[in-house]
Amino acid sequence: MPKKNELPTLTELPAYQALENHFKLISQLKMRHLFATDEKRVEKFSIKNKSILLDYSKNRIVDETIPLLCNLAREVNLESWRDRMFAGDKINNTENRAVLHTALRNQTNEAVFVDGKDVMPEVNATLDKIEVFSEKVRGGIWKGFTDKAITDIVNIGIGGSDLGPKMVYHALKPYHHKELTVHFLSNVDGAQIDDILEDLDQETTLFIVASKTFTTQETITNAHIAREWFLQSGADDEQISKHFVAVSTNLEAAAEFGIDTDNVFEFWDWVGGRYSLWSAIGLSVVLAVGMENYKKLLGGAHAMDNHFKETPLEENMPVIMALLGVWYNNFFGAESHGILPYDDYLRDLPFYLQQADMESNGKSVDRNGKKVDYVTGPIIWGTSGINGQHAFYQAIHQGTQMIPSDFIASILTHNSHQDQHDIMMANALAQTEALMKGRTLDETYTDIVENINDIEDIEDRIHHMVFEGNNPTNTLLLTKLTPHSLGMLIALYEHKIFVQGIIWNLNSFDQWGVELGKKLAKKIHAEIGQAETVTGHDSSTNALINYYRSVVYKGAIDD
Ligand code: G6Q
Repeated sequence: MPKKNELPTLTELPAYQALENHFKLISQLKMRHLFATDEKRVEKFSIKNKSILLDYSKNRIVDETIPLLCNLAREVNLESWRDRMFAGDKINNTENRAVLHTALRNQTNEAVFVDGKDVMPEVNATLDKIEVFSEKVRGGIWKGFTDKAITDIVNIGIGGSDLGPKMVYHALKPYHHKELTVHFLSNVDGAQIDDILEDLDQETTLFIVASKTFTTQETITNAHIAREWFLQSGADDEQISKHFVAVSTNLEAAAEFGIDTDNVFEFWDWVGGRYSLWSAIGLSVVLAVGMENYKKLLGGAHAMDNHFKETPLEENMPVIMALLGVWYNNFFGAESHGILPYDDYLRDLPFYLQQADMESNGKSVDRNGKKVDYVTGPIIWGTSGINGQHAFYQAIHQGTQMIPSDFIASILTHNSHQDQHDIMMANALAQTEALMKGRTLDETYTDIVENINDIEDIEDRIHHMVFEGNNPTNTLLLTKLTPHSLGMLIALYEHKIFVQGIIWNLNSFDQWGVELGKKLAKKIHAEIGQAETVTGHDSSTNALINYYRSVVYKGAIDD
């Protein structure tokens, strides 16, 4: 029981306890049996929202499960939190900020207020500025210092200033401008900048320095190296403005770096880094696909925002996906969640969602600063589906951990290889079927006897070939991967993450773990350059720093 005047924690809520009882009743049920006894299962457990179909029937749920999970969502006041987010309340309590990436795609243009000020005029003004600039670059009107058109764009950014635009850029390949290539430079490892610059020409390259804070060491270091490289061409400082633009909330720091203020595209502190692809951080995407397509991406996200705002919880796509995740994490003890896109253009989606989800909900202290006594965000991982099948799917099928997974595919393809597409789709569908059904001992005998000649020692081997099944999956089918459906898909996951954060009573919008990382290395970096032996850390860290220095700066190389 909660102490007097203390709010109950998640596990003390009546809806949570009802779910615990429900879990005891149904956790052993087999999905193959549930399918066999209910013809309406798919109809009941799927949602179609414009160009996205979510089939969640292959989950370990019965008719009562979703209503019970929705009771939990209501008990934590999900709807009120959702409305507060859209209204611009400062729900990011540890940074005292509003959370308004939804305003960036608010195509109705209804006013959205932060501190009494409508943010829509500045959102629209930045979009207009991006449009004017991108049209110049795309049309070859924006010239480099030798009067040549731009052919290559390098987005220098990391984390939220890299993963979102990179994922969208690759996803929208069929919409790319044919004479412009975007490169993404994020790593401070000099190998990456060398690899990218090797094939580029200073006269035709445009750099976007994308950093919300404009203080991130990796990004600023890379930007300085890029500037040096540019100046090696014989161009002078004055000409930097033709080749460097910035995206930031910190206009002063961008100006200090030497970027013409006319070439700085602004966004605001109410846009979280990992939610920033809808802001000017999407500049590289606009340059590649044009403003018209970018607005369709925003439009898709806006459509999903409306669905999330207006649809009853029981039929609400992000809510259902979030609640299923809670069901597996908190009741079945699942620790990870697979993202498996069967669409090569979506190959970066798992990496993008890894950050979106784990940086948002990978937390163990609740909004009130209290340590939680329940499990929160899972490990998000995955890769392009077909490749994963030949790698780690073994563990999903027959390992000891439950790994709920999302299978994501596009029905219509952009390429002309329909046969290949059919093979890929057949694989995706076969996997979800196999994960659900498994293969019993009897079925295995039948399969094996039919398919192998030597059945002498089959008794020894047969158990390795049995699949328990009952592994949960969601299937998300996009009619086609377009800017609009991609916008919907990304916003779907953003809201899923939001809902889970509310259930777990987390602030999903801060990232103190990342902030720590930004600080830690600075001390060691300074020590690497000093002459004295380093002694100020634990013995392992001291020894590693000193060993590194002895090889790099004193030439102590072993064979
Ligand atoms: C995202 C995080 C983090 C951030 C990067 C880059 O939500 O805050 O991933 O995006 O650390 O930060 P800057 O954009 O400020 O360079």
